[in-house]
This record gives sequence, structure tokens and C-alpha cells, in this order.
Amino acid sequence: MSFPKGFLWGGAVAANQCEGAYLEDGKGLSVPDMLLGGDVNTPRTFLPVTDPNAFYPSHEAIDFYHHYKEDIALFAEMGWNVFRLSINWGRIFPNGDDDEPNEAGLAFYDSLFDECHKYGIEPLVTLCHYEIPWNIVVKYNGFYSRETIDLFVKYCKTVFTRYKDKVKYWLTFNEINTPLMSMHNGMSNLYSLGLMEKEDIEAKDPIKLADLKDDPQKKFTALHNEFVASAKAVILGHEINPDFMIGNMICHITLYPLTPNPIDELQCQAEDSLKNDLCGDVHVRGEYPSFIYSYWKKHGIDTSFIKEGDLEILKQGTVDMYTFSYYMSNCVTVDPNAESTAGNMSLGAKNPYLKASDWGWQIDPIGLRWTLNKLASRYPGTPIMVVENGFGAFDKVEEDGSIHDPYRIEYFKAHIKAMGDAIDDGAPLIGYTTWGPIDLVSASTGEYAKRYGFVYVNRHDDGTGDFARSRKDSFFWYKKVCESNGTDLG
Ligand code: BGP
Repeated sequence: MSFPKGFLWGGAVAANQCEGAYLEDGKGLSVPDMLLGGDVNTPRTFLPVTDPNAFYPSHEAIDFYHHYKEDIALFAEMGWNVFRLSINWGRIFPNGDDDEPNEAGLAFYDSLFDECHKYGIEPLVTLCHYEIPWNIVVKYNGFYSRETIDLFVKYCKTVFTRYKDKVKYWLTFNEINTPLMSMHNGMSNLYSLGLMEKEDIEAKDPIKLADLKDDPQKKFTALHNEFVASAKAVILGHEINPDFMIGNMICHITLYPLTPNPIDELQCQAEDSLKNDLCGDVHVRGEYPSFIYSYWKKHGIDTSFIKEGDLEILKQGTVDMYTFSYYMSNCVTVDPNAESTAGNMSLGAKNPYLKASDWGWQIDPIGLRWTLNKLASRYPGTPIMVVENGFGAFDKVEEDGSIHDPYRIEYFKAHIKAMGDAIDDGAPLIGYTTWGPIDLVSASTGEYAKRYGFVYVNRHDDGTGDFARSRKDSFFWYKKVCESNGTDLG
């Protein structure tokens, strides 16, 4: 196996899923603060006012805000050299459109980055991981408004300038392509683009996120504005520090035709282009792929959201690296009777060759090798990083406090082996951050019970638990992987 020297090994979290302290030190409300929990059978709901009797998981999450020193020490113990986290936009600009940034929020991340550097860990920072300030949703309708581009760029300027000597690796928008998936698009539109209809914002009763409306015209407008915001951030970041490496972040749901019937292949190609490739092409190549213009025409999308000068900005603001999340793959078919399966905001046909997690996410390590090879040839010369990959599972704490999670080790082992194989195939992979190296709140279901961590957190869906941390078997296993640069997979 050939992981190059200096390969980045670590883990990834998002502020809203781990920090808690949702109103502490001047932080404003952001989208996830309005979401109640669910589970695999009960969809997550949105409650527009913060109800004192309701349980909002992100309000305390795993209290990383007060435990970060202890947690980073655990990450260092595993031998990491990179830690992906997000800055919560609402800690810096509580309303998104404030004149001045919140000093207490800036100071928190100063301290967090210093703590990383103490152990030789490079922070990899996502600028917006589903964390649009709530006021931007209400007042500007998220990225539907062009004004939000300027608000985002102002926020980027503030953090790029403040942390220019502490952070080298940046990502603009987490999983920017999820509104294009075929499942719960209304939910992704809210998470990702800050889009929500006025009547939903004002509703008095909880609304199923899965029921939020998907308006394609608004979606493509807001997505375009996010592309422009991302490109402007890249241009600005390079002005502030030419050494910055700024990437995009794509939710790559690898797709295969369910059968060799050419009609399935054609359908698969169309879905792959829209769901996986469109956003990557804009970020890396700096232009929309040609198919999207026909797609817009066919679907009656008015493209007047592309303003003069935008296409030049996209061209100038191309990213330095392509990063993506990879959990699973799906199949595509035109057969309406094929058995379907869901997972990570997407819906597809069930693959008869794959097993799935308890949440139905199909496990496909070979698909990761396939994806890395595809990306290497689609974007020649662009460094690639897998910035999310992980296995959500129920864990059991034994009487002596130990946690045996061989299923998680098995998942990671197979995926890391697949990455090594892809490197041998020629993929320019530079790093790997596992998702949820410490248990945290699930984005799709709002659960604690869907655990991803190498580190267990004593916190539960009924709001009990003292947030104590402990090492699972996978902790010791991943430590060997990081310390051996991927040669010791156990
Ligand atoms: C990705 C998100 C993460 C994370 C992960 C796991 O789509 O970027 O925020 O949550 O999926 O998903 P879940 O938490 O729904 O299990």
C-alpha cells in the first residue's frame, strides 16, 4: 500500500453537530438550532421558535465547546496530523449581517486552532457546514438573495484575515450538491442554501423536514449564488494568503446502472452528471458543464440569475483541491418496480451485491476506489481529499465500560484499503478525515444513537448523560493506522 509521505490522517466534525453552547458568548441562532430530533423511522422536524419544552439536539450537542481541549488531546493520541472542523458562522456574525464580528467567537477559534497546533495537527476548516445564520434565512431567504453572497464574503474575509497564520486548509460549502439529490430536497435546500417558504418559517407546529417544498427555480438561483460566493471566497483567500489551499466539498453518492440495459446506463449517466458532477465541474473547471443549459431549458428554469460578470468570477475562483464525502453507493434504473433504498439525502435502487448499515446506507468500499479513479481522470492534476467517510451504528457499553465495535473497524479497514488501491491506480489522494471520530449528533436524523466515533460520548436521545468521553476498540485500531501511515490495518 502506498500512502505518500506526509499523507493527512485525521477526522471531521461540524460545529453544529458537536459544539453545543448554542447561545453562549454571543452566538446567534443558526438553521440546525431550529431542528428537533428523529430516528431512522421518524423524520426530523423543524420548529421555528425555540420551544423551552422541546429537545433540540444541537443546543448542547456533545458540548465540544467546553471539552475541545480534552477532545483534541484524544485526537492527538491517535496520531492525527489534520482535524476537519467548521467555524459556526453565527459565532462570528450572530445575525449574519452585523456590522462588526463577535470577538468572543473569534477568540474561541483562536484557542481551538492553537490547541491543534500544540500537537502538530493542521486544522482543515469548513466555512459553512449547514450553518447559515437563522436571520439570513428569515430576512434574505438564504442564498436566494444576492446580498447573502456579500455577507458570506465578509464573513470569509474576517476569518481568513484573523487566522491567516493558523489555518492553511479551507473548504467553502459542505456538500454543496445535496439539494440536487432525489430525496428530501426541501430539507437540503434549507440546510445547504438557507431556503424556506415564509409560511413554513411562521408555522406554529413542527414541520417534517422531508415535507419542505422544493422550488427548482429558487434552488438553482440560490445554488448559483453559492457558486459565486464560493469563487469570490477563493479569490479573496488567495489574496490574503497565497499559501492557502481552498477546496470545495461534494457529497459523492456513487451511482451504478442497476442492469446492463442501455436505458438504465443512460439514466445513470444523467443522474450522475446532475447530482455528482455539476458542482465539481463548476468549482474545479470554473464553468457550468454544457448539459445543464439543456437541462434548465427542458425544465423551464429561467437563467437570468446569471448576472454579468458571474461567469468570469467562476472562472477565476477555481479551487485548489477537490474534497468529498463518501459513505455509500446507489443504483439507478428506469424500472419503477425495482426495490429502492435510501441514505445520505439520496434515494436509489438497491444493489443486490451490497450489505447496508442499520440506517440502510449501502456499504461499498470498492465504490470508493472507483470514485477516486473517476475523479482523478475527470480533474487531472487536482489533489483530492476524502473529508468524510464513516459508519453510523448502535454501540453497546459493556459493564466494564469497554466498547467493542468490530463492525466499524471492518468498514474503515475496507475503505482505507480501497484508498491505497486507488493511490496505486494513480489517484492524487492527499488526505483522509473520517466522519464523526467522536460521537456526535446525526445531521439527517438528529440522533445521538447513530454513533460514528472512535471516542464514545455518554449522551443520549432523551437528553441524559454527562458527556464523559471513552475510547472504543476502534480508537486503538485507528491510532495504529495513523501512526503507520496506513500500512498497519490490523
Ligand atoms: C454528511 C454530512 C455530515 C454528517 C454525515 C453523516 O452528509 O456532511 O454533517 O452528518 O453526512 O450523516 P448522518 O449524520 O445523517 O448520519
